[in-house]
Amino acid sequence: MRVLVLGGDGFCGWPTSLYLSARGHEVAIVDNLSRRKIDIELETDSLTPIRPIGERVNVWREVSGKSIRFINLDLATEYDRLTTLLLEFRPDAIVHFAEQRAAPYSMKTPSTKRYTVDNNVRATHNLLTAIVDTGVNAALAHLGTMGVYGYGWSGSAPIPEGYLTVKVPTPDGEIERDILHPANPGSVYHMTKTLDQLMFSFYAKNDGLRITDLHQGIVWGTQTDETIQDERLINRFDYDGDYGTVLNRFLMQAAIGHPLTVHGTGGQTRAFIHIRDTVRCIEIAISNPPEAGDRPRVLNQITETHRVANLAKMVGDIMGAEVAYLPNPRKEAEENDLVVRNDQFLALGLKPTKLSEGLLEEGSGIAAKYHHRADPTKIIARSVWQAGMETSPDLITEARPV
Ligand code: NAD
Ligand code: USQ
Repeated sequence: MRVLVLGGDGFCGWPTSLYLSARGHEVAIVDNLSRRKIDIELETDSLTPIRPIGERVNVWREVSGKSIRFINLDLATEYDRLTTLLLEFRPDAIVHFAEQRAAPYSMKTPSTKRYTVDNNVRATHNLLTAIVDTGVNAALAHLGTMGVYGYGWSGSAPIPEGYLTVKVPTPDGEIERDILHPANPGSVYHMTKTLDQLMFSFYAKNDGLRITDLHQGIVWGTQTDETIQDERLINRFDYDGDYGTVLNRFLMQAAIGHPLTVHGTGGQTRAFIHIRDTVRCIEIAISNPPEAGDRPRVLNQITETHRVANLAKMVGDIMGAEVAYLPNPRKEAEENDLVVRNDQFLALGLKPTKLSEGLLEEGSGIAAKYHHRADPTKIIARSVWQAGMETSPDLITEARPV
């Protein structure tokens, strides 16, 4: 297939591009490098030394003999260039990763709130319009999030894959309807993903676009079989308080002698998936698109759920790290249950990579190798959901490999 990977320089997009290229697909990456620019703005950097995108694709050609084209294009603002690219590349599938994806960054300031909405909503809408406008027959797979469902709303009832069957009372008796699961976002970022869902419903209904929305859990791990082939292909590893996600942060913190930063009681339960499964899920999704005229297909892209405090205990026990219970900078339920259906990916052949000691150690090995690149003053999460919420002071001043 010819696959256009939007956001292909990012944490999920880069390993996905390599995985698809290695499996014989013709891949082109679109990215405006905004994620690298936000690192400069936040005065932080990936823990791993990621190379410039031009070097990355050259090294991939050296290592694999396969070419990946890179186009520096802003999806939110460069509509005409996007339509020209679609007409020229004529993708069979488009994978859309290209959004501002950090909840804490999206809540940081009025400017980051507005940027997140402007960037994400416009990027998605421009893409949908451009597919219709050009008439290219490409199936779209978008990276959504488990966070659109919210946490705790349905108690212990399993979260379905996108749609909920409800009974609607009418004067003539009850009728049954499948509706999009009620949106219950916990941040401005998560809110943009719920807006994306409405756009997908409309464009599938009105224009027959073939859309798959992947409600992905928190991705952990760093390397895949492809990124590991040369150090210059290494994937990014975010550890800072805005972009670092919980399990990778714990692995990194344990490796540099930082207490594990549990927000609140750690009773929050979240869904997880390893980066190696993310890349497999994307290939499965683009190989099994819905038909024109179908409603968007929603797949829960997760393999397991864990409570944050239990993850901290597991990492702490294996790596010998302390756990610190810190004031929670977010407005979120202190504790929730989470049972998630993921039957469709299992039926389509996904063999889940579960959290195991070996994989945890791999993550911690990477963190130990690059510990000298860590800035301990960037670790504590300081973006608060409302002005005046308390945050923790820094817990260490120097990264020491354990
Ligand atoms: P990332 O920030 O590392 O990658 C996103 C890429 O998109 C970046 O390279 C960025 O420069 C690019 N981009 C952003 N806006 C763009 C625009 N307007 N035009 C062109 N390029 C643009 O994020 P990630 O962790 O790889 O996440 C990828 C997608 O998966 C996101 O949509 C995110 O919401 C979703 N997701 C991520 C996770 C996770 O744990 N990382 C979990 C669930 C869902
Ligand atoms: N948390 C801690 N300590 C930390 C960091 C986080 O206790 O040091 C807690 C948070 O308070 C939250 C949970 O861990 O309760 C998850 O936080 P996170 O930053 O790991 O994940 P989140 O903000 O939900 O966002 C990430 C990605 C986002 C994706 C989402 C999937 O950044 O792009 O959409 O995971 S999901 O959570 O399933 O919606």
